[in-house]
Amino acid sequence: MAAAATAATVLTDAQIAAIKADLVELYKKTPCMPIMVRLAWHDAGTFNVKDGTGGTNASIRFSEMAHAANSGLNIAIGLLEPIKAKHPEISNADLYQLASVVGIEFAGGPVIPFRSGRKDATAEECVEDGRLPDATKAADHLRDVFYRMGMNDQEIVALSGAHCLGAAHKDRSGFDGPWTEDKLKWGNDYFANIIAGGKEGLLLLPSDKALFEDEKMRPFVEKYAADLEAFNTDYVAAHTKLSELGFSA
Ligand code: TBV
Repeated sequence: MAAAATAATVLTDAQIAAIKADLVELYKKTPCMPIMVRLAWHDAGTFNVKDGTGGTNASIRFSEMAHAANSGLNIAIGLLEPIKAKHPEISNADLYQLASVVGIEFAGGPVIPFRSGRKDATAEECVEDGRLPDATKAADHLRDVFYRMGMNDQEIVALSGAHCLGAAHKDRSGFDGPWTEDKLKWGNDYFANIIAGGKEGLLLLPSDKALFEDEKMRPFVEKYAADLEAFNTDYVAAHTKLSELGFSA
């Protein structure tokens, strides 16, 4: 077993089931599923497909946490600490991704496959600020960021549907409010909100609007607004890819 020193921990199905049960208990007490989805995305979304840097490795718990895009995500890591302490066998990187997929399922969304074995980065492996998207910018910026990860236009639109969960917070991003009527329930109503050009009491960021204004992205917005099954199918594929950026088991 010469490789053991560097090998990542692959968990058994029983170990994953036990951690999943504790995440479900957390969500019943504290419905923090949305911030877990954001945590997992911001850990993975730093990936650069050209040089393999960044990606799903829990580097977000070090200097990256101070990047403006990650404001508030220390709350998510704090909420996961008791689970990490009880189950030290899971890597932080795996725990962030598992918390996200269990959160989506708990909110009534699709079941997203989960593979364990991500390795935790050291503090030295953090990436520079600026790799995550800026909510005030339009489609070209979204493309720059997502193409760098190896994602395409369809995957950008599908992943943006995760805004059916949660809200923006004035003290974190400066924006305020939820994107949909029930921020704790999974659905495709985020896309209806975009098509409507915004609705009373609901948030629509410049980057959300950009999806509908872009010729190539608009057809996916229309498709997902009309067809929840199609959204879920494409979402699962794109999220699985996102959750494994930089991870090869
Ligand atoms: C929160 C940013 C999942 N996303 C969120 C906030 C902002 C953005 C609010 C943070 C806060 O104040 O608490 C400002 N929205 C953007 C940006 C763009 C945008 C930067 C585009 C350029 N988001 C997302 C993906 C995923 C999410 C790929 C998951 C797969 N984000 C997400 C959730 C929440 C935010 C679930 O990015 C709610 C968190 C594709 C909470 O409730 O705490 C949209 C995209 O459009 C860029």
